[in-house]
Amino acid sequence: MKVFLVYVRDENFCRLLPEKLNGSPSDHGRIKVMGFPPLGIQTLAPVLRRHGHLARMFDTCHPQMQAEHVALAVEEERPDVIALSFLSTTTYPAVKNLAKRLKLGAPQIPIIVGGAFATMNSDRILEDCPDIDCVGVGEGEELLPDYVSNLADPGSVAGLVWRNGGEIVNNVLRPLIRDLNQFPYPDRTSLPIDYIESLPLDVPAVLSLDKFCTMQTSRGCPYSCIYCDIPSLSQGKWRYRSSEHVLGEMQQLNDMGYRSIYLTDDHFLLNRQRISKICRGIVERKLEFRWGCEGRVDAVAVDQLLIMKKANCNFLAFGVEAGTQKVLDRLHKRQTLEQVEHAVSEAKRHGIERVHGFFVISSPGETEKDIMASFRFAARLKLDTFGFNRLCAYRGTPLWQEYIDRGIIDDERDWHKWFKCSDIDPTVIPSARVNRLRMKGYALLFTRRIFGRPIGTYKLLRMFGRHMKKSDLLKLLWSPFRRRTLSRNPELPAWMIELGLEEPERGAISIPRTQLLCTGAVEERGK
Ligand code: B12
Ligand code: SF4
Repeated sequence: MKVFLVYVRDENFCRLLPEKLNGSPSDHGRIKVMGFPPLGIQTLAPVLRRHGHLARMFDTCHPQMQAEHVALAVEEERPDVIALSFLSTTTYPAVKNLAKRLKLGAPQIPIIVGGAFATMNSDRILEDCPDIDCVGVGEGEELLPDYVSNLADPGSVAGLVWRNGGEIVNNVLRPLIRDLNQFPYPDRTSLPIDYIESLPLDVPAVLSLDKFCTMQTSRGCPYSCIYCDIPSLSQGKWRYRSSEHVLGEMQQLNDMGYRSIYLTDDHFLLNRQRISKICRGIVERKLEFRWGCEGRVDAVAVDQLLIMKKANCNFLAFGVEAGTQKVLDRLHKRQTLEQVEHAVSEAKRHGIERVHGFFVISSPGETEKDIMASFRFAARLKLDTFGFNRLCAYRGTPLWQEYIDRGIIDDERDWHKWFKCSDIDPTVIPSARVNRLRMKGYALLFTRRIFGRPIGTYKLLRMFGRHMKKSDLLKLLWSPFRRRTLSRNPELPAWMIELGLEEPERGAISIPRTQLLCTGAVEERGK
Protein backbone atom coordinates (compact mmCIF):
# COMPACT_ATOMS: atom_id res chain seq x y z
CA MET A 1 0.00 0.00 0.00
CA LYS A 2 1.06 3.58 -0.56
CA VAL A 3 0.68 6.01 2.36
CA PHE A 4 1.04 9.78 2.36
CA LEU A 5 2.14 11.09 5.76
CA VAL A 6 1.48 14.81 6.11
CA TYR A 7 2.66 16.84 9.10
CA VAL A 8 0.45 19.91 9.56
CA ARG A 9 2.06 22.86 11.33
CA ASP A 10 1.20 26.06 13.09
CA GLU A 11 2.65 28.72 10.82
CA ASN A 12 4.02 30.76 13.71
CA PHE A 13 6.31 27.93 14.88
CA CYS A 14 8.46 27.80 11.75
CA ARG A 15 9.86 30.00 9.02
CA LEU A 16 12.29 29.77 6.15
CA LEU A 17 15.86 30.62 7.00
CA PRO A 18 16.51 34.16 5.73
CA GLU A 19 18.48 34.15 2.48
CA LYS A 20 21.38 35.98 4.04
CA LEU A 21 22.04 32.97 6.27
CA ASN A 22 21.15 30.47 3.60
CA GLY A 23 24.57 30.02 2.06
CA SER A 24 26.00 27.15 4.08
CA PRO A 25 27.39 24.19 2.09
CA SER A 26 24.91 21.38 2.83
CA ASP A 27 22.33 22.76 0.37
CA HIS A 28 21.77 20.28 -2.50
CA GLY A 29 18.36 21.66 -3.28
CA ARG A 30 17.10 21.18 0.22
CA ILE A 31 15.33 24.10 1.82
CA LYS A 32 16.26 25.34 5.27
CA VAL A 33 13.59 25.85 7.88
CA MET A 34 13.86 27.32 11.33
CA GLY A 35 11.76 24.90 13.31
CA PHE A 36 11.54 21.44 14.82
CA PRO A 37 11.43 18.44 12.48
CA PRO A 38 8.15 16.47 12.33
CA LEU A 39 9.32 13.61 14.53
CA GLY A 40 5.91 11.87 14.52
CA ILE A 41 5.85 11.18 10.77
CA GLN A 42 9.63 10.67 10.65
CA THR A 43 9.02 7.90 13.21
CA LEU A 44 6.07 6.33 11.39
CA ALA A 45 7.48 6.30 7.83
CA PRO A 46 10.20 3.64 8.40
CA VAL A 47 7.80 1.53 10.47
CA LEU A 48 5.35 1.45 7.54
CA ARG A 49 8.19 0.58 5.16
CA ARG A 50 9.24 -2.29 7.38
CA HIS A 51 5.69 -3.65 6.91
CA GLY A 52 6.18 -3.50 3.17
CA HIS A 53 4.27 -0.28 2.51
CA LEU A 54 5.43 2.77 0.60
CA ALA A 55 5.53 5.96 2.66
CA ARG A 56 5.98 9.49 1.38
CA MET A 57 6.29 12.40 3.81
CA PHE A 58 5.15 16.01 3.53
CA ASP A 59 5.76 18.86 5.97
CA THR A 60 3.58 21.94 5.49
CA CYS A 61 6.49 24.22 6.41
CA HIS A 62 7.82 23.58 2.89
CA PRO A 63 6.54 26.19 0.40
CA GLN A 64 6.00 23.36 -2.13
CA MET A 65 4.08 21.20 0.34
CA GLN A 66 1.07 23.42 0.87
CA ALA A 67 -2.51 22.13 0.58
CA GLU A 68 -2.61 22.61 -3.19
CA HIS A 69 0.69 20.74 -3.70
CA VAL A 70 -0.33 17.83 -1.48
CA ALA A 71 -3.68 17.70 -3.30
CA LEU A 72 -1.91 17.58 -6.66
CA ALA A 73 0.41 14.80 -5.46
CA VAL A 74 -2.64 12.88 -4.21
CA GLU A 75 -4.33 13.21 -7.59
CA GLU A 76 -1.17 12.14 -9.45
CA GLU A 77 0.04 9.33 -7.23
CA ARG A 78 -3.28 8.05 -5.81
CA PRO A 79 -2.06 6.85 -2.40
CA ASP A 80 -4.17 4.21 -0.63
CA VAL A 81 -4.23 6.19 2.63
CA ILE A 82 -3.64 9.81 3.64
CA ALA A 83 -2.41 10.13 7.23
CA LEU A 84 -2.48 13.62 8.73
CA SER A 85 -0.35 14.22 11.80
CA PHE A 86 -0.53 17.25 14.09
CA LEU A 87 0.28 18.07 17.67
CA SER A 88 -2.00 20.57 19.27
CA THR A 89 -5.44 22.16 19.44
CA THR A 90 -4.07 25.25 17.73
CA THR A 91 -3.51 23.32 14.47
CA TYR A 92 -6.94 21.69 14.23
CA PRO A 93 -8.48 24.39 11.97
CA ALA A 94 -5.61 23.96 9.48
CA VAL A 95 -6.07 20.18 9.54
CA LYS A 96 -9.78 20.52 8.78
CA ASN A 97 -9.04 22.82 5.84
CA LEU A 98 -6.46 20.43 4.46
CA ALA A 99 -8.74 17.40 4.84
CA LYS A 100 -11.49 19.28 3.00
CA ARG A 101 -9.16 20.23 0.17
CA LEU A 102 -7.82 16.67 -0.21
CA LYS A 103 -11.28 15.08 -0.08
CA LEU A 104 -12.48 17.36 -2.86
CA GLY A 105 -9.91 15.93 -5.27
CA ALA A 106 -9.96 12.33 -4.08
CA PRO A 107 -13.16 11.54 -2.17
CA GLN A 108 -12.53 7.79 -2.07
CA ILE A 109 -9.07 7.90 -0.42
CA PRO A 110 -9.42 7.45 3.35
CA ILE A 111 -8.04 10.17 5.59
CA ILE A 112 -6.83 9.17 9.05
CA VAL A 113 -5.56 11.69 11.61
CA GLY A 114 -3.39 11.18 14.68
CA GLY A 115 -1.26 13.00 17.26
CA ALA A 116 -1.81 14.43 20.76
CA PHE A 117 -4.94 16.54 20.07
CA ALA A 118 -6.53 13.87 17.87
CA THR A 119 -5.96 11.30 20.61
CA MET A 120 -7.79 13.42 23.18
CA ASN A 121 -10.69 14.32 20.88
CA SER A 122 -11.21 11.36 18.57
CA ASP A 123 -14.99 11.00 18.39
CA ARG A 124 -15.60 14.74 18.56
CA ILE A 125 -13.36 15.20 15.52
CA LEU A 126 -15.38 12.65 13.55
CA GLU A 127 -18.66 14.31 14.58
CA ASP A 128 -17.28 17.70 13.59
CA CYS A 129 -15.38 17.01 10.37
CA PRO A 130 -16.99 14.89 7.64
CA ASP A 131 -13.79 14.92 5.57
CA ILE A 132 -11.86 12.92 8.15
CA ASP A 133 -12.65 9.19 8.00
CA CYS A 134 -11.00 7.95 11.15
CA VAL A 135 -8.74 8.81 14.06
CA GLY A 136 -5.83 6.77 15.39
CA VAL A 137 -5.81 7.07 19.17
CA GLY A 138 -2.36 7.13 20.79
CA GLU A 139 0.89 5.77 19.43
CA GLY A 140 0.99 5.03 15.72
CA GLU A 141 3.80 2.48 15.36
CA GLU A 142 1.49 -0.51 15.66
CA LEU A 143 -1.84 1.12 14.89
CA LEU A 144 -1.05 2.70 11.53
CA PRO A 145 0.40 -0.42 9.82
CA ASP A 146 -2.49 -2.41 11.26
CA TYR A 147 -4.99 0.05 9.78
CA VAL A 148 -3.24 0.19 6.41
CA SER A 149 -3.24 -3.61 6.19
CA ASN A 150 -6.91 -3.83 7.18
CA LEU A 151 -8.58 -1.07 5.20
CA ALA A 152 -11.51 -3.34 4.45
CA ASP A 153 -11.97 -4.28 8.10
CA PRO A 154 -11.51 -1.15 10.26
CA GLY A 155 -13.49 -2.77 13.07
CA SER A 156 -10.53 -5.08 13.73
CA VAL A 157 -8.00 -2.28 14.34
CA ALA A 158 -7.52 -1.61 18.04
CA GLY A 159 -7.26 2.09 18.86
CA LEU A 160 -9.19 3.19 15.78
CA VAL A 161 -12.23 5.46 15.96
CA TRP A 162 -14.06 5.35 12.65
CA ARG A 163 -17.31 5.99 10.87
CA ASN A 164 -19.54 3.06 10.02
CA GLY A 165 -22.20 4.67 7.87
CA GLY A 166 -23.71 7.31 10.13
CA GLU A 167 -22.42 5.76 13.33
CA ILE A 168 -19.12 6.57 15.05
CA VAL A 169 -17.45 3.43 16.31
CA ASN A 170 -14.87 3.37 19.09
CA ASN A 171 -12.83 0.19 18.72
CA VAL A 172 -11.17 -1.26 21.80
CA LEU A 173 -8.24 0.82 23.00
CA ARG A 174 -4.76 -0.24 22.00
CA PRO A 175 -2.48 -0.72 25.02
CA LEU A 176 0.63 1.43 25.32
CA ILE A 177 3.58 -0.09 23.49
CA ARG A 178 5.76 -1.98 25.94
CA ASP A 179 8.94 -2.45 23.97
CA LEU A 180 10.07 0.83 22.43
CA ASN A 181 13.30 -0.79 21.22
CA GLN A 182 11.64 -2.77 18.48
CA PHE A 183 11.24 0.00 15.91
CA PRO A 184 13.62 1.33 13.24
CA TYR A 185 15.16 4.75 13.78
CA PRO A 186 13.26 7.74 12.36
CA ASP A 187 13.74 8.74 8.73
CA ARG A 188 15.46 12.11 8.77
CA THR A 189 16.61 12.16 5.16
CA SER A 190 13.59 11.72 2.83
CA LEU A 191 12.10 15.16 3.39
CA PRO A 192 14.04 17.72 1.32
CA ILE A 193 14.33 19.99 4.35
CA ASP A 194 17.16 20.90 6.71
CA TYR A 195 15.79 22.03 10.06
CA ILE A 196 17.74 24.84 11.64
CA GLU A 197 18.32 25.10 15.38
CA SER A 198 16.42 28.20 16.40
CA LEU A 199 13.95 29.67 18.84
CA PRO A 200 10.25 29.73 17.91
CA LEU A 201 10.04 33.52 17.93
CA ASP A 202 8.84 36.25 15.61
CA VAL A 203 12.41 37.27 14.69
CA PRO A 204 14.87 34.88 13.02
CA ALA A 205 16.52 33.67 16.24
CA VAL A 206 18.99 31.17 14.81
CA LEU A 207 21.09 29.34 17.39
CA SER A 208 23.40 27.51 15.03
CA LEU A 209 23.76 26.43 11.43
CA ASP A 210 25.02 22.97 12.40
CA LYS A 211 23.02 19.96 11.29
CA PHE A 212 20.13 19.75 13.78
CA CYS A 213 17.44 17.21 14.62
CA THR A 214 15.17 16.06 17.44
CA MET A 215 15.03 12.67 19.09
CA GLN A 216 12.82 10.93 21.63
CA THR A 217 14.38 8.49 24.09
CA SER A 218 11.45 8.03 26.47
CA ARG A 219 7.71 8.70 26.60
CA GLY A 220 5.40 10.05 29.28
CA CYS A 221 5.66 11.39 32.78
CA PRO A 222 4.35 10.06 36.10
CA TYR A 223 3.52 13.52 37.55
CA SER A 224 0.20 15.29 37.28
CA CYS A 225 0.60 19.05 36.79
CA ILE A 226 -2.89 20.38 36.29
CA TYR A 227 -2.15 22.24 33.03
CA CYS A 228 -0.53 19.34 31.22
CA ASP A 229 -1.92 16.75 28.80
CA ILE A 230 0.98 14.30 29.16
CA PRO A 231 -0.32 12.35 32.16
CA SER A 232 -3.53 11.50 30.36
CA LEU A 233 -1.76 10.85 27.02
CA SER A 234 0.75 8.55 28.66
CA GLN A 235 -1.63 7.16 31.26
CA GLY A 236 0.71 8.39 33.99
CA LYS A 237 3.45 6.02 32.88
CA TRP A 238 7.05 6.67 31.90
CA ARG A 239 8.46 4.25 29.33
CA TYR A 240 11.92 4.31 27.88
CA ARG A 241 14.18 2.91 25.21
CA SER A 242 17.28 1.09 26.42
CA SER A 243 20.47 3.09 26.59
CA GLU A 244 21.97 0.79 23.90
CA HIS A 245 19.10 1.51 21.53
CA VAL A 246 19.37 5.23 22.18
CA LEU A 247 23.13 5.19 21.67
CA GLY A 248 22.68 3.29 18.40
CA GLU A 249 20.52 6.11 17.09
CA MET A 250 22.90 8.73 18.43
CA GLN A 251 25.82 7.02 16.69
CA GLN A 252 23.85 7.04 13.45
CA LEU A 253 23.05 10.74 13.82
CA ASN A 254 26.66 11.51 14.64
CA ASP A 255 27.84 9.62 11.56
CA MET A 256 25.30 11.45 9.42
CA GLY A 257 26.88 14.72 10.53
CA TYR A 258 24.31 15.94 13.05
CA ARG A 259 26.00 18.25 15.53
CA SER A 260 23.01 19.41 17.55
CA ILE A 261 20.21 17.25 18.96
CA TYR A 262 17.19 18.25 21.03
CA LEU A 263 15.54 15.53 23.09
CA THR A 264 11.76 15.98 23.04
CA ASP A 265 11.21 13.55 25.94
CA ASP A 266 8.51 14.71 28.32
CA HIS A 267 10.87 14.06 31.23
CA PHE A 268 14.36 12.97 30.19
CA LEU A 269 15.83 13.43 33.65
CA LEU A 270 13.84 10.74 35.42
CA ASN A 271 16.22 7.82 35.74
CA ARG A 272 19.74 8.56 36.91
CA GLN A 273 21.24 5.23 35.95
CA ARG A 274 19.93 5.50 32.42
CA ILE A 275 21.20 9.07 32.00
CA SER A 276 24.56 7.96 33.25
CA LYS A 277 24.73 5.03 30.80
CA ILE A 278 23.71 7.16 27.83
CA CYS A 279 26.18 9.89 28.74
CA ARG A 280 29.03 7.47 29.32
CA GLY A 281 28.24 5.92 25.94
CA ILE A 282 28.41 9.34 24.26
CA VAL A 283 31.81 10.01 25.86
CA GLU A 284 33.23 6.53 25.11
CA ARG A 285 32.08 6.62 21.50
CA LYS A 286 33.43 10.16 21.17
CA LEU A 287 30.18 11.39 19.66
CA GLU A 288 30.59 14.95 18.57
CA PHE A 289 27.14 16.52 18.77
CA ARG A 290 25.91 18.76 21.55
CA TRP A 291 22.43 18.19 22.92
CA GLY A 292 19.69 19.61 25.10
CA CYS A 293 16.71 18.32 27.05
CA GLU A 294 13.90 19.23 29.44
CA GLY A 295 13.08 17.90 32.87
CA ARG A 296 11.89 18.47 36.40
CA VAL A 297 14.06 20.21 38.96
CA ASP A 298 13.59 17.51 41.58
CA ALA A 299 15.07 14.80 39.36
CA VAL A 300 18.51 16.19 38.83
CA ALA A 301 21.41 14.52 40.57
CA VAL A 302 24.71 16.30 40.85
CA ASP A 303 26.65 13.29 39.54
CA GLN A 304 24.49 13.20 36.41
CA LEU A 305 25.10 16.87 35.67
CA LEU A 306 28.81 16.25 35.66
CA ILE A 307 28.59 13.37 33.19
CA MET A 308 25.92 15.21 31.18
CA LYS A 309 28.28 18.14 30.75
CA LYS A 310 31.10 15.78 29.76
CA ALA A 311 28.76 14.24 27.20
CA ASN A 312 28.20 17.68 25.59
CA CYS A 313 24.82 18.57 27.08
CA ASN A 314 24.75 22.32 26.48
CA PHE A 315 21.08 23.12 27.10
CA LEU A 316 18.83 22.23 29.99
CA ALA A 317 15.27 23.53 30.39
CA PHE A 318 13.48 23.31 33.72
CA GLY A 319 9.79 23.77 34.43
CA VAL A 320 10.14 26.41 37.15
CA GLU A 321 6.60 27.74 36.62
CA ALA A 322 6.28 30.11 39.60
CA GLY A 323 8.20 31.91 42.31
CA THR A 324 5.73 31.26 45.12
CA GLN A 325 5.05 27.95 46.79
CA LYS A 326 1.35 28.83 46.86
CA VAL A 327 1.12 28.88 43.06
CA LEU A 328 3.36 25.83 42.62
CA ASP A 329 1.01 23.90 44.90
CA ARG A 330 -2.04 25.19 43.07
CA LEU A 331 -0.51 23.91 39.81
CA HIS A 332 0.06 20.58 41.54
CA LYS A 333 3.69 20.90 40.58
CA ARG A 334 5.02 18.89 43.50
CA GLN A 335 8.29 20.80 43.70
CA THR A 336 9.71 23.41 46.04
CA LEU A 337 11.45 26.72 45.44
CA GLU A 338 14.54 25.29 47.13
CA GLN A 339 14.61 22.42 44.63
CA VAL A 340 14.42 24.93 41.78
CA GLU A 341 17.31 27.00 43.16
CA HIS A 342 19.38 23.89 43.77
CA ALA A 343 18.84 22.42 40.30
CA VAL A 344 19.55 25.67 38.44
CA SER A 345 22.67 26.54 40.40
CA GLU A 346 24.03 22.99 40.14
CA ALA A 347 23.46 22.98 36.39
CA LYS A 348 25.39 26.23 36.06
CA ARG A 349 28.10 25.07 38.48
CA HIS A 350 28.69 22.04 36.29
CA GLY A 351 29.06 24.22 33.24
CA ILE A 352 25.82 23.65 31.30
CA GLU A 353 26.05 26.47 28.79
CA ARG A 354 22.39 27.54 28.63
CA VAL A 355 19.93 26.85 31.43
CA HIS A 356 16.36 27.87 30.63
CA GLY A 357 13.35 28.35 32.92
CA PHE A 358 9.76 27.88 31.75
CA PHE A 359 7.44 30.09 33.84
CA VAL A 360 3.69 30.52 33.70
CA ILE A 361 1.81 33.58 34.90
CA SER A 362 -1.86 34.34 35.47
CA SER A 363 -2.73 31.11 37.23
CA PRO A 364 -6.02 30.86 39.12
CA GLY A 365 -5.73 32.64 42.46
CA GLU A 366 -2.37 34.23 41.58
CA THR A 367 -2.15 37.86 42.74
CA GLU A 368 -0.16 40.74 41.26
CA LYS A 369 2.26 40.33 44.14
CA ASP A 370 2.68 36.65 43.31
CA ILE A 371 3.46 37.46 39.67
CA MET A 372 6.11 39.99 40.63
CA ALA A 373 7.51 37.45 43.12
CA SER A 374 7.99 35.06 40.17
CA PHE A 375 9.99 37.69 38.27
CA ARG A 376 12.07 38.46 41.36
CA PHE A 377 12.67 34.75 41.87
CA ALA A 378 13.75 34.42 38.23
CA ALA A 379 16.15 37.34 38.72
CA ARG A 380 17.71 35.56 41.69
CA LEU A 381 18.19 32.28 39.82
CA LYS A 382 21.25 31.71 37.64
CA LEU A 383 19.07 31.10 34.58
CA ASP A 384 20.45 32.14 31.21
CA THR A 385 17.12 32.40 29.43
CA PHE A 386 13.51 32.33 30.53
CA GLY A 387 9.99 32.53 29.16
CA PHE A 388 6.92 33.81 30.97
CA ASN A 389 3.80 32.55 29.26
CA ARG A 390 0.23 33.02 30.27
CA LEU A 391 -1.38 29.88 31.60
CA CYS A 392 -3.80 28.20 29.21
CA ALA A 393 -6.34 25.44 29.46
CA TYR A 394 -6.28 22.55 26.97
CA ARG A 395 -8.82 19.76 26.80
CA GLY A 396 -7.71 16.64 28.62
CA THR A 397 -5.99 18.46 31.47
CA PRO A 398 -7.30 18.57 35.07
CA LEU A 399 -7.68 22.34 34.68
CA TRP A 400 -10.06 21.89 31.76
CA GLN A 401 -12.14 19.57 33.92
CA GLU A 402 -12.15 22.12 36.74
CA TYR A 403 -13.49 24.75 34.35
CA ILE A 404 -16.25 22.38 33.26
CA ASP A 405 -17.14 21.73 36.90
CA ARG A 406 -17.17 25.46 37.60
CA GLY A 407 -19.48 26.11 34.67
CA ILE A 408 -16.86 28.16 32.80
CA ILE A 409 -16.32 25.74 29.90
CA ASP A 410 -19.09 23.87 28.12
CA ASP A 411 -17.34 20.71 26.93
CA GLU A 412 -20.01 20.04 24.29
CA ARG A 413 -19.53 23.35 22.57
CA ASP A 414 -16.00 24.38 23.54
CA TRP A 415 -14.06 21.12 23.08
CA HIS A 416 -12.08 22.36 20.05
CA LYS A 417 -10.88 25.57 21.71
CA TRP A 418 -8.01 26.47 24.01
CA PHE A 419 -8.25 29.30 26.51
CA LYS A 420 -5.96 31.73 28.23
CA CYS A 421 -7.05 31.51 31.85
CA SER A 422 -6.98 35.30 32.16
CA ASP A 423 -9.65 35.54 29.42
CA ILE A 424 -12.16 33.23 31.06
CA ASP A 425 -11.53 32.71 34.76
CA PRO A 426 -12.81 35.36 37.18
CA THR A 427 -10.19 34.34 39.77
CA VAL A 428 -7.40 35.30 37.38
CA ILE A 429 -6.03 38.81 36.85
CA PRO A 430 -7.44 40.28 33.59
CA SER A 431 -5.34 39.82 30.41
CA ALA A 432 -4.54 43.50 29.88
CA ARG A 433 -3.29 43.83 33.43
CA VAL A 434 -1.25 40.62 33.11
CA ASN A 435 0.48 41.99 30.02
CA ARG A 436 1.39 45.21 31.84
CA LEU A 437 2.71 43.24 34.80
CA ARG A 438 4.74 41.06 32.48
CA MET A 439 6.41 44.11 30.96
CA LYS A 440 7.19 45.45 34.42
CA GLY A 441 8.54 42.06 35.45
CA TYR A 442 10.76 41.77 32.38
CA ALA A 443 12.12 45.29 33.00
CA LEU A 444 13.08 44.26 36.53
CA LEU A 445 14.58 41.00 35.34
CA PHE A 446 16.62 42.56 32.54
CA THR A 447 17.95 45.33 34.77
CA ARG A 448 19.04 42.88 37.45
CA ARG A 449 20.58 40.64 34.80
CA ILE A 450 22.58 43.34 33.10
CA PHE A 451 23.92 44.90 36.30
CA GLY A 452 24.12 41.71 38.38
CA ARG A 453 25.71 39.40 35.78
CA PRO A 454 27.25 41.63 33.09
CA ILE A 455 29.77 39.06 31.84
CA GLY A 456 27.19 36.26 31.62
CA THR A 457 24.82 38.61 29.79
CA TYR A 458 27.54 39.67 27.35
CA LYS A 459 28.42 36.02 26.59
CA LEU A 460 24.78 35.17 26.02
CA LEU A 461 24.26 38.10 23.67
CA ARG A 462 27.41 37.13 21.80
CA MET A 463 26.07 33.60 21.40
CA PHE A 464 22.75 34.85 20.00
CA GLY A 465 24.53 37.47 17.92
CA ARG A 466 26.53 34.81 16.04
CA HIS A 467 23.74 34.17 13.57
CA MET A 468 21.37 37.06 14.15
CA LYS A 469 21.36 40.51 12.60
CA LYS A 470 21.94 43.25 15.18
CA SER A 471 18.51 44.70 14.41
CA ASP A 472 16.86 41.31 15.02
CA LEU A 473 18.74 40.91 18.28
CA LEU A 474 17.50 44.30 19.41
CA LYS A 475 13.99 43.38 18.33
CA LEU A 476 14.26 40.17 20.35
CA LEU A 477 15.41 42.05 23.44
CA TRP A 478 12.70 44.61 22.98
CA SER A 479 9.89 42.12 22.32
CA PRO A 480 8.84 41.58 25.96
CA PHE A 481 8.15 45.31 26.25
CA ARG A 482 6.31 45.70 22.98
CA ARG A 483 2.63 46.43 23.28
CA ARG A 484 0.94 43.37 21.90
CA THR A 485 -1.47 43.75 19.06
CA LEU A 486 -3.64 40.69 19.19
CA SER A 487 -3.21 38.49 16.13
CA ARG A 488 -6.60 36.99 16.89
CA ASN A 489 -9.44 37.79 19.22
CA PRO A 490 -9.25 35.88 22.49
CA GLU A 491 -10.96 32.51 22.34
CA LEU A 492 -14.02 32.58 24.60
CA PRO A 493 -16.45 29.93 25.83
CA ALA A 494 -19.72 29.66 23.92
CA TRP A 495 -21.84 31.03 26.77
CA MET A 496 -19.73 34.20 27.08
CA ILE A 497 -20.06 34.82 23.36
CA GLU A 498 -23.83 34.37 23.56
CA LEU A 499 -24.08 36.86 26.41
CA GLY A 500 -21.79 39.29 24.59
CA LEU A 501 -19.25 39.17 27.42
CA GLU A 502 -15.69 40.07 26.46
CA GLU A 503 -14.30 39.07 29.80
CA PRO A 504 -15.56 37.13 32.80
CA GLU A 505 -17.60 38.94 35.43
CA ARG A 506 -15.04 38.90 38.13
CA GLY A 507 -16.33 37.75 41.49
CA ALA A 508 -19.52 36.43 39.88
CA ILE A 509 -18.75 32.73 40.16
CA SER A 510 -18.29 31.07 43.51
CA ILE A 511 -15.86 28.20 43.53
CA PRO A 512 -16.16 25.23 45.86
CA ARG A 513 -13.17 25.32 48.20
CA THR A 514 -12.16 21.77 47.43
CA GLN A 515 -11.62 22.70 43.77
CA LEU A 516 -9.47 25.67 44.72
CA LEU A 517 -7.00 23.34 46.31
CA CYS A 518 -5.87 21.50 43.21
CA THR A 519 -5.84 23.17 39.83
CA GLY A 520 -4.08 25.62 36.78
CA ALA A 521 -2.68 25.50 32.58
CA VAL A 522 -0.05 26.62 29.96
CA GLU A 523 0.19 28.95 27.05
CA GLU A 524 3.23 27.10 25.88
CA ARG A 525 3.99 24.21 28.11
CA GLY A 526 5.64 23.50 31.38
CA LYS A 527 7.62 20.63 32.69
C1 B12 B 1 8.35 19.06 20.79
C2 B12 B 1 7.01 19.71 21.10
C3 B12 B 1 6.75 20.96 20.54
C4 B12 B 1 7.67 21.67 19.54
C5 B12 B 1 7.16 21.42 18.08
C6 B12 B 1 7.58 20.16 17.50
C7 B12 B 1 7.32 20.13 15.99
N1 B12 B 1 7.53 19.05 15.36
O1 B12 B 1 6.90 21.06 15.39
C8 B12 B 1 7.36 23.16 19.85
C9 B12 B 1 8.26 23.61 20.99
C10 B12 B 1 7.55 24.13 18.68
C11 B12 B 1 5.92 23.01 20.32
C12 B12 B 1 5.00 23.99 20.21
C13 B12 B 1 3.70 23.85 20.67
N2 B12 B 1 3.20 22.86 21.46
CO1 B12 B 1 4.12 21.22 21.81
N3 B12 B 1 4.92 19.60 22.25
C14 B12 B 1 6.05 19.05 21.93
C15 B12 B 1 6.20 17.71 22.67
C16 B12 B 1 7.00 17.97 23.94
C17 B12 B 1 6.84 16.55 21.91
C18 B12 B 1 6.29 16.25 20.51
C19 B12 B 1 7.13 15.16 19.92
O2 B12 B 1 8.18 15.40 19.36
N4 B12 B 1 6.73 13.92 20.08
C20 B12 B 1 7.45 12.74 19.58
C21 B12 B 1 6.68 12.11 18.40
C22 B12 B 1 7.31 10.80 18.03
O3 B12 B 1 5.37 11.87 18.86
P1 B12 B 1 4.03 12.38 18.10
O4 B12 B 1 4.29 13.47 17.16
O5 B12 B 1 2.99 12.58 19.12
O6 B12 B 1 3.65 11.07 17.21
C23 B12 B 1 3.28 9.85 17.79
C24 B12 B 1 1.77 9.70 18.03
O7 B12 B 1 1.12 10.90 18.35
C25 B12 B 1 1.25 9.06 16.80
N5 B12 B 1 0.90 9.88 15.64
C26 B12 B 1 1.37 11.06 15.23
N6 B12 B 1 0.81 11.41 14.08
C27 B12 B 1 -0.02 10.43 13.72
C28 B12 B 1 -0.85 10.28 12.61
C29 B12 B 1 -1.64 9.15 12.51
C30 B12 B 1 -2.55 9.02 11.35
C31 B12 B 1 -1.61 8.15 13.53
C32 B12 B 1 -2.47 6.96 13.42
C33 B12 B 1 -0.78 8.30 14.62
C34 B12 B 1 0.01 9.43 14.70
O8 B12 B 1 2.32 8.21 16.41
C35 B12 B 1 3.59 8.81 16.74
C36 B12 B 1 4.50 7.72 17.26
O9 B12 B 1 3.93 7.05 18.34
C37 B12 B 1 4.69 17.41 22.96
C38 B12 B 1 4.44 16.48 24.12
C39 B12 B 1 4.17 15.09 23.63
N7 B12 B 1 4.72 14.13 24.29
O10 B12 B 1 3.43 14.88 22.67
C40 B12 B 1 4.13 18.82 23.19
C41 B12 B 1 2.64 19.09 22.95
C42 B12 B 1 2.19 18.35 21.73
N8 B12 B 1 2.62 20.53 22.67
C43 B12 B 1 1.57 21.12 23.13
C44 B12 B 1 1.25 22.50 22.90
C45 B12 B 1 0.06 23.05 23.66
C46 B12 B 1 2.03 23.28 22.03
C47 B12 B 1 1.73 24.73 21.62
C48 B12 B 1 0.30 25.05 21.29
C49 B12 B 1 2.26 25.62 22.74
C50 B12 B 1 2.24 27.13 22.48
N9 B12 B 1 1.14 27.80 22.43
O11 B12 B 1 3.25 27.70 22.40
C51 B12 B 1 2.65 24.89 20.39
C52 B12 B 1 1.92 24.53 19.06
C53 B12 B 1 2.87 24.00 18.00
C54 B12 B 1 2.27 23.39 16.75
N10 B12 B 1 1.10 22.80 16.78
O12 B12 B 1 2.86 23.47 15.69
C55 B12 B 1 0.66 20.17 23.90
C56 B12 B 1 -0.61 19.84 23.13
C57 B12 B 1 -1.84 19.86 24.02
C58 B12 B 1 -3.12 20.06 23.23
N11 B12 B 1 -4.16 19.44 23.69
O13 B12 B 1 -3.17 20.79 22.30
C59 B12 B 1 1.64 18.96 24.17
C60 B12 B 1 0.95 17.61 24.26
C61 B12 B 1 2.42 19.27 25.49
C62 B12 B 1 1.67 19.23 26.80
N12 B12 B 1 2.42 19.31 27.88
O14 B12 B 1 0.48 19.15 26.96
N13 B12 B 1 5.69 21.75 20.83
S1 SF4 C 1 4.41 19.53 33.10
FE1 SF4 C 1 6.19 18.16 32.98
S2 SF4 C 1 6.30 17.29 35.08
FE2 SF4 C 1 4.24 18.13 34.87
S3 SF4 C 1 2.99 16.42 34.17
FE3 SF4 C 1 3.64 17.53 32.32
S4 SF4 C 1 5.49 16.50 31.64
FE4 SF4 C 1 5.12 15.87 33.78
